[in-house]
This record gives sequence, C-alpha cells and structure tokens, in this order.
Amino acid sequence: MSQSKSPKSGTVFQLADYAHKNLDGIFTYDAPTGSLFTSNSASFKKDYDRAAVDAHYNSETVYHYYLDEHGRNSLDDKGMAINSYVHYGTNYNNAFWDGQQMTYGDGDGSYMISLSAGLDVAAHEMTHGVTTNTANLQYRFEPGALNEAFSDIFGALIDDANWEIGEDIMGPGAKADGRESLRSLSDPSKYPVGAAYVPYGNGKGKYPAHMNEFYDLPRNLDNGGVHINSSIINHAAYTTAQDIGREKLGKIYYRALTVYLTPTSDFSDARKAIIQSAVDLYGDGSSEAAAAANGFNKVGILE
Ligand code: ASN
Ligand code: ZN
Repeated sequence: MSQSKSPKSGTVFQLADYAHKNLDGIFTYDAPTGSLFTSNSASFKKDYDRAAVDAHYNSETVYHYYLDEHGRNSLDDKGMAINSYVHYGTNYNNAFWDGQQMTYGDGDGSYMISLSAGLDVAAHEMTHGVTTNTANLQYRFEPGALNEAFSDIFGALIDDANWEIGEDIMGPGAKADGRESLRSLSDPSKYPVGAAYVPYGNGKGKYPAHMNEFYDLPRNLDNGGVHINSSIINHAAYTTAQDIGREKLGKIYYRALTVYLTPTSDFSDARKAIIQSAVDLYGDGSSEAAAAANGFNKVGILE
C-alpha cells in the first residue's frame, strides 16, 4: 500500500506496493473504472474494498512463493509489475489471466463469491503468467490441458491446506449442491463435468483421473477439454506428492515447466520432462525420479 496527499480529501491510500526489490510493483485496480484502488482510510474496511485487499494480499503471497521457492522474480522473472483487476463484470463466476494481468469477478453470490478470496485462484491465474513466459503451452487439447494442470498444481502447492481448487470461493448454492470446491487433485472424479462435455467421455460424466477416462472434446468445447483433461495430470502430480511431499513436487514440476516443456508438448512429453527434471535434481535411480514416474503410471500415461 502507498500513501499520498490528495488536494481535495486529504490522505489517499492506494493498493500500490513498491516495497519489493527489483520488482516493478504490485498493483490492484477497480475493473469498472480502470483506476488504481484507493481508499480514504488505510484499513480498506468497506465491503467493496474486500475483493481488492484479497487480490492484493494473495498476489503478494504468490509472488513470494515463486521468489523464495524457485528464485523467480515475478511472472516474467524480470520483475514485471503484478497487476490485478477486481469487480469485473456482473455476477461473473470466473477469473482469468489475459496474457498480461489478472482479472477477478465477484461471483453471483450463490455458485461463487468474490473470486479473489481464493489464494489458489490467484495462484492458478498467476501461474498462467509464469507459463506464458516459459513453456508457453498452447491453450488447446493436450498442451492446453497441461497449461491448466500446471496452474491447478501450483494453485494447490501455494494454497497448501488441501488438494482442492476453489474451496474458499464456492457460494452457498454450490455447497448446498455438494460442490465444496471447483476441482480436486486428490479425487478428481468426485465432481461432475458440465452437461455439454458428458457425451465426449466414458458416459459417467465425472472429471477424469486416468487416461481411460479421457474426454475427446472438439476445439469449440473448452478448447478441447483444457479444464477437463487437466485433471489427469493433476492427479499424477498429487500421487507423486504423496510419495515425496509438496516441496520436491514443486521443484520438479517447476523445472519441467521452465526448462523442458514447449508450446506443443503433450501428456507423453510431460511424463518425460517431469521424470527428467527429477533425475536432474535428485539423481538417476533416486526415489524422487521413481515417484515422478509412479504418478504418471497411476493415471495411465506410461510412455
Ligand atoms: N479461470 C479460467 C482459467 O484460468 C478462465 C479461463 O477459462 N480462461 O483457466
Ligand atoms: Zn486456468
């Protein structure tokens, strides 16, 4: 937060943070006006401030994770500003990275509440920024599902209380329907996919946890299932973490994303990249390399 004198109303507080060395800053904006979030009081206590404070705080946490765990200075590793827009649209049940910045909806209050309240949501969107600047996985079919999976996996590593995505942003209506989170890495198939996707799967209509449940979707449905088939990779990562823990999982997957994967990498390429990353970091024949392979074996990606 920074403070400045305004000629009209005395002191104005802004969600603008210049305190991090070699970082251009962390900024949070009001989407309807496009201007930096401001308040006349340092506490930002108004209801309308809540979403902005959450986005600001969560993006700093994600920035610190990448810096402290991976030595990465912001999304581009060159200290680019971290910009977030809140209060986007009306009853908007989503958040997105648009290639340059994060945007969060308020939710409709029933299915979802303000999306910036989720640390895993912020981490998911910001990881899209890391991916754009590294592997740059194409956002369709298997490369797109990998892109989505890396966002979910780092979302779950950074918001490390559980292996669920979105548990803090589900609204009362969703919860009444048994939807406690958006996706689960530990048990993807506990949730149904949208009705439009069902005919392209095995008929059960659940998120897939194995290649034998892969959804063969056309490009015009979720870019060929990027948010659906990602669950197969999510579950591989979860399985590996059960063997070696979250920290080593993060090291291995970060190396694969930033060193080996390319825009057209598919699931088979991901298996190779992730096992190779484990070998690089922990050695050939290490238990970490075995755990990396075991995760992919579990979900039926065998070569
Ligand atoms: N929240 C979604 C995502 O980050 C929005 C989208 O589909 N682009 O993947
Ligand atoms: Zn995403």
